[in-house]
This record gives sequence, structure tokens and C-alpha cells, in this order.
Amino acid sequence: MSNYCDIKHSPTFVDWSTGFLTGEGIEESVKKLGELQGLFQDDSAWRSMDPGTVVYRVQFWRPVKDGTAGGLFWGATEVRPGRVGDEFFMTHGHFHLNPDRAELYATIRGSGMLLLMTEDGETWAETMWPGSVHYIPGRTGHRVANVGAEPLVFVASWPSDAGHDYERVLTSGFPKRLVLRNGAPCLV
Ligand code: M6P
Ligand code: ZN
Repeated sequence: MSNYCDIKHSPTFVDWSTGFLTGEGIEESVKKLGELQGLFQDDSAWRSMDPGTVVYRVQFWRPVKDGTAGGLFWGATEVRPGRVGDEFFMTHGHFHLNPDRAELYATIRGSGMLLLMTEDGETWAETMWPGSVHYIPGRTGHRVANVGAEPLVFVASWPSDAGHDYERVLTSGFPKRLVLRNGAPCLV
């Protein structure tokens, strides 16, 4: 929409209380338990659960074509509360196909952990709470777990030519996992 002197309203809108995006060209992907085979350590616990259970959903806005050098994307991810065995619900996690590309995350609501892993397998976690901002350097795998009782929502921005390398996470995996131990989250 534009008026007479070239001032436009952006067609994209974020509700900061929920992270929810509205407007033109917003895409969405929903990840259910059944699609996340091999991700959680306790395979028998995974099999005993309803495969239709939603683990997380991502809304994203790609103002330029995927793969464009120099552009940026924006996304909002909601990770539902829950566990498979004693392991918290989490995103798949990925490295970037264009390995040196970085990314920013900022938490809107809930309580979580950002798991980070170098290419050598060194792993650590950063706590996520409303307002926390996280810089994810290039060559660093990233995954988010919800360690609270309510949905965890965070926004993200990443280069349009970053790409997602999921294979590497599946084959070599994150060496550390976020589990419930004596009533509290623990990286083991
Ligand atoms: C964030 C961004 C997205 C990513 C999403 C879910 O919003 O990092 O690029 O797709 O989280 O993570 P994953 O792709 O690992 O499932
Ligand atoms: Zn990423």
C-alpha cells in the first residue's frame, strides 16, 4: 500500500507479544514427532508417542529468493513443551550449507536452551528467556530445546544464502543432550 508521496507500509508485521507473523508471503512449516525419527535418543519412548504430536512450527519470511547473496530472512519458531523419555522437545538443528554464515536468535517467550556445536564437536548451551539475544557464529551447529512448561518462542534472522545442512546433525549428532535430571534441565 502506498500514498501520494512514496511512503509505504511494509506488508509484513510481527506481534511482539507472541512472535506471530502476518502479512504477504509468510510461509510456515510444522514438525511433528513422526517426522523426527532418529533425533531423540530414547527410540522406544519416541515410538510409544503419538506421531501426530506437534513438536515445533516455524513461520518464515523470505523477502528475496533462497540462495541470494547479501539478503536476509526472518523467522519465528514455537517449540512446544514436552519430552521424549527424559529429553526435552527440540528443533532438528542444523549447520549452514554455506558454512561461514552466522545467525541471530532472540527469545520472545518461554524458557529454553540454545545448544551450539563446533565442527569439532565441542558443545555448549546458552539459556534462552524473554529478551535474550544470541549470536550464532558461522561453522556452529544450532538447536533449541524447550525446558519449560509453556511454549518457547524465538525470532531469528539469517543470511538468504546460508542454507540448512541437516545431514550433518543426523550423522554426527550433537554430542550433548538436554534431559530432565532430578527435576531440572541438565546437559549430558
Ligand atoms: C530458526 C531458524 C530457521 C530454522 C528454524 C528451525 O527459525 O534457524 O532457519 O529452520 O529455527 O530449526 P531447524 O531448521 O533446525 O528445524
Ligand atoms: Zn541456522
